Amino acid sequence: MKKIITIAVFIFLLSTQRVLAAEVVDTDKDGLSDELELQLGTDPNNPDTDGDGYTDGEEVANGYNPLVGNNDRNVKRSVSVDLDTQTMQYYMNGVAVGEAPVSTGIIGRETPVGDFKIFKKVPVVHYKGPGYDLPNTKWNLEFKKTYYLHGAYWHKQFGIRPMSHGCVNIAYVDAEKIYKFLQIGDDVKISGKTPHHALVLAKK
Ligand SMILES: [Ca+2]
Ligand SMILES: [Ca+2]
Ligand SMILES: [Ca+2]
Repeated sequence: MKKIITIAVFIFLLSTQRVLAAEVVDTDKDGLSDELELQLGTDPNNPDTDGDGYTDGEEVANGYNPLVGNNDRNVKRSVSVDLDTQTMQYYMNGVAVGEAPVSTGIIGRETPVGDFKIFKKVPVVHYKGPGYDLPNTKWNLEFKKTYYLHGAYWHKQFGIRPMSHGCVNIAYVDAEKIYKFLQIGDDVKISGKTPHHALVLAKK
């Protein structure tokens, strides 16, 4: 009996792996799934569509146009932050290329809603004010005077609850990605309403 159960579990694991593998196919191994490449217009069978020596995946990750060589960054990049769900998604030419949980401003110190543009990129900032002192904060993108999208190393409440004095807090691993992707002049859209409670129950 034990053996049968073991075999059944083994087969189940094998089939699960197959399903997971089928979901993300990256034929040319350039870091972008075939499905995403079809949406972006890059070649799913060629890791370097524009032949400039950088893979399609590298180009998208760093905000370059994967369809035109010569360091072309002339693509539309944007990020949208949803206060309701405490998440952000970022886009290239309207195609979602990444997402991450965030933690926005608390009630009374809400992150401003509206349409903004990145106007400053700062690798390291020392945030200091009444009740907070956060040196060596990495990956800062200013979108409104004194308001940033930035990495946060002092909590792990991303996607769970608002925590900041108005900035958009992002885990370092995601903040580094968005910092590489977004460039000065890119669109930032912030919508929704600051939740009064933690979102733990609403999370998948
Ligand atoms: Ca690919
Ligand atoms: Ca490709
Ligand atoms: Ca390329």
